[in-house]
Amino acid sequence: MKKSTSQLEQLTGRLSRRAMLGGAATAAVALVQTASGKTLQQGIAVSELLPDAPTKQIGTLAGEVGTRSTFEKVVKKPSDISSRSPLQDFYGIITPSDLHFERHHAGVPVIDPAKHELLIHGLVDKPLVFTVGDLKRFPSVSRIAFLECSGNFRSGKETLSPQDICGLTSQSEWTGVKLSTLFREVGVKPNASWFLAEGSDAAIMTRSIPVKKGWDDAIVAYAQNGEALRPEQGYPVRLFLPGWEGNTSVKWLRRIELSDQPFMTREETSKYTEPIKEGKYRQFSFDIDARSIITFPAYPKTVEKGWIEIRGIAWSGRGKVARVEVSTDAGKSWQLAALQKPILDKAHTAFRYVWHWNGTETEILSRVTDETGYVQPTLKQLIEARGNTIGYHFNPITAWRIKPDGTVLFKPE
Ligand SMILES: Nc1nc2c(c(=O)[nH]1)N[C@H]1C(S)=C(S)[C@@H](COP(=O)(O)O)O[C@H]1N2
Ligand SMILES: [Mo]
Repeated sequence: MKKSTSQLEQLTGRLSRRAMLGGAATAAVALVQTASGKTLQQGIAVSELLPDAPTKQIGTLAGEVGTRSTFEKVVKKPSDISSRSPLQDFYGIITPSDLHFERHHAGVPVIDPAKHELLIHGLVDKPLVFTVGDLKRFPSVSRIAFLECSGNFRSGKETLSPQDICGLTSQSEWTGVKLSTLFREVGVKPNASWFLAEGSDAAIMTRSIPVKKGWDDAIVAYAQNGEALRPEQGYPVRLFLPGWEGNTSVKWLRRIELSDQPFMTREETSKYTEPIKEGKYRQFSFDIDARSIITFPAYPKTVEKGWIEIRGIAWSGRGKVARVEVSTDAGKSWQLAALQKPILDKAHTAFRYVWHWNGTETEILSRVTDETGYVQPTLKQLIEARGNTIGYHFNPITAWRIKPDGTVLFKPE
């Protein structure tokens, strides 16, 4: 036994002495190796050997709501205006609701669903007010899709995690009524080409949306991952526009006004209009461009020489992920990563690539192509196309440097 200090090994020792004395454990004499190389006796569950063995006392009784294990320390990283999903700590593709990123322009309002109403008016045959109860009576739809803030990019130093770099994206199963169902109910006029979506928070957040998106796949959502929306996500109702920049998915939705032109609201003129090049700006850049990021190995985790399963997520606001390529030699060559089903439309999709690391310094990167043929650009390509203003809709390829000691660092370009 190399390290005699570990508690487990001491206990194993104690048990084998007992075995020699002819106790109940005498049958269990064969030795096995644990995955980490420790020698243990076969036929005895490790948990039995712990002084506070969970098998020795009745556990906590069933409760009204579940809780996360106290051993799990995953948290969002809040600033005043937003908090970020810990992408590096997730398994699979659904973001636990309490770890969904948050972005509020004036905090989270407290809204009594019994008092909340949604007004739909403007270029319609019959303006109507819907209570939350009314909305729930219509045929419902559910779909799994991501929601991403258009300002989802950080860079500038090596000690950034996936959460820091692009934690303003999360994925849920959203349930609600199709906006097209409500459009039919109020009789949207043929000349209506835009609608205003307005929230009932202190920001009175407003955005203009082309009516086409409303007919297409917009949802007035009242549920998320099987339960009512979280207050942070827009309780009791929000607009959800699959694949579009997060700010268009207006939370705490209280009003929709149909019009034949955009409303040019404060948010969309002052903020969500982005400088591109040579003094030009682009407006109504709704689609989220395809992006991927390796979430393991990634800072602050470290790695050991040998087999490593590279893991990450990829997504596109324009459709499905077609393929993800991974490079383990700083972008010289690229290999196809395996995509984990389900590969859904406008949804985070998990990828993996098994790699043998020989311990020399290298860089690992991922690059997604979506079903429209769009290929995730490098930061250099983005700056060439848009000018040197790192602003909204930045989705560059992310590189991680693996150092010989197993440290993993973000590589800012
Ligand atoms: N009413 C209202 N809706 C809003 C916002 C807001 O501040 N008020 N923020 C928007 C922005 S910028 C984003 S990115 C998303 C964030 O949604 P989430 O907090 O559910 O992640 O909501 C959008 N909808
Ligand atoms: Mo946002």
